[in-house]
Amino acid sequence: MVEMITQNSSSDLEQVMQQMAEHKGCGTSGGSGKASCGSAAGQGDLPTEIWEKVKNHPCYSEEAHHHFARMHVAVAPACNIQCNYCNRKYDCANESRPGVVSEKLTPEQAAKKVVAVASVIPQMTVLGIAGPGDPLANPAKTFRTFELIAQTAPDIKLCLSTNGLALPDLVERIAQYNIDHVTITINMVDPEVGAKIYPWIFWDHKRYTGVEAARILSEHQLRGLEMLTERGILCKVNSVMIPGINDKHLVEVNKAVKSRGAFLHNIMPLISAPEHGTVFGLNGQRGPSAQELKALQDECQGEMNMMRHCRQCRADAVGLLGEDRSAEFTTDKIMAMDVSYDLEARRTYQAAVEDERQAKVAAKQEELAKLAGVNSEVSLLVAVATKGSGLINEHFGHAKEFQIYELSTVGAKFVGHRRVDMYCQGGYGEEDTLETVIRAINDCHAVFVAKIGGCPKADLTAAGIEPVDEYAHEFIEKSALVWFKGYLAKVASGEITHQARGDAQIRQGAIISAA
Ligand code: CLF
Ligand code: SF4
Repeated sequence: MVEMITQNSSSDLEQVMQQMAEHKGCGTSGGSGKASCGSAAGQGDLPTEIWEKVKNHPCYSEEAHHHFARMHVAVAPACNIQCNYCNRKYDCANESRPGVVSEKLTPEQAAKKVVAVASVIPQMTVLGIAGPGDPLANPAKTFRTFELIAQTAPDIKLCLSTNGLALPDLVERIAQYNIDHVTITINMVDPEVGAKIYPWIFWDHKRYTGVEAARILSEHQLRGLEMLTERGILCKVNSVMIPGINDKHLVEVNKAVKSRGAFLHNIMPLISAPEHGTVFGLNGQRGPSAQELKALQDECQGEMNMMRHCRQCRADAVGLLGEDRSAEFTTDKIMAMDVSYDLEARRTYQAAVEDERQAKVAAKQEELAKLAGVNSEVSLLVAVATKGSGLINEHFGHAKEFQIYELSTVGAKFVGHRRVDMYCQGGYGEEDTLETVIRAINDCHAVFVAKIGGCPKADLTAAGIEPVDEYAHEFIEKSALVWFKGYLAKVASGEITHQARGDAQIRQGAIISAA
């Protein structure tokens, strides 16, 4: 049987909603002064009810995403709208990077896959349905999948992502199936803006176009959001930043969704490579630069929690957000696997992960205390090569992404990531690739790695990015703060002059499986 949701009493619910409304975001600029959503130090000022929902959800807590994994099952092929940044040959681009194709599953195959992944990756805590079309345009398959998973893997959080058109009609079922996390992609609250993003929607057996289509979509999205938050379901809003179309407007979207109780806002860059065959890709619509994206996220930070660690992952993604282990769990492989669901082993493993996480937080706090009293306006970005667990544990040449931290006397704040092609191919460094890596982290003053060869070290230094390998396998934030303290000391002594860096590029290509 499906575990039915236990509705909070109305007074409990009101209290939780009040606490959510009062939680003012986590930024250091204009926010509450915390470093990241859910607080890098743990629960922070989050109400316990909400902390329990986010503490091991890798998308709803930046801090959790270093330690806990999610998986998607691609059970929902159909879609009921058209977005100009989507080519329906590929996965839904609202919750995935354009240009990737996922292996579609039946609900029964999906349930088996979840058990298989949960056995191999015990830190996998969340199951999401995010495509390859819109989950709520495929309600029978979507809810059947959730039902089966609730039966076989009761400790796994259920998560859903939708364009929101069908949401008002299905909120009751979402609550009934105990789906605690819902993402709605909201790119506009003005239908005139929406008409430039959505050529049509299909609603109530009829196709609508232009401003009318965008108006209906927007009404459904906002009403659906209100209905979900009224029921205490945690909502994240995804928005695709499309320069010249909705970039300025997203500040208004941010206010609109905050006022309706959204917990988190995830502004993602438009990916519009011509080879993806989307309207925007073919008409030359560009995506934002790294600095443009960060500036908009910073502008919205004072209003509510901003997600900056989204990897725009595929509809069959498996693993930590920065990795893709989907190729290990193809249907053929899963059907051949003999798996059992060991709840106790999963709990034990997750408790060990929690200990490691607490050790990391304590190390960071200790280092931060040493910065207290240091007066400096200097703030800069650094890049980090990591395989997860909050450690500097990746070789420069093997990094498929770099995590970006902003350092200041307030602390080390995660502000994003930059996906890159691996520099080291078959044992040799690729000079062309190195140039693209440098462009991707060009706004950073230093790059922290577990190991790095002589050639890339020299090229990075020449480009003004300091390669730092002395903190191999140590905690990221603590190490970055130690290095930053040394940097400030050199600036103070006149040994170096602090200079701002330039902009950086966001990689346009699709995520390639890490197989
Ligand atoms: Fe999946 Fe989305 Fe749930 Fe996360 S993803 S349905 S909330 S479990 Fe996460 Fe992936 Fe970004 Fe989505 S990194 S694309 S935000
Ligand atoms: Fe594509 Fe998703 Fe938009 Fe549907 S909602 S058109 S699948 S991006």
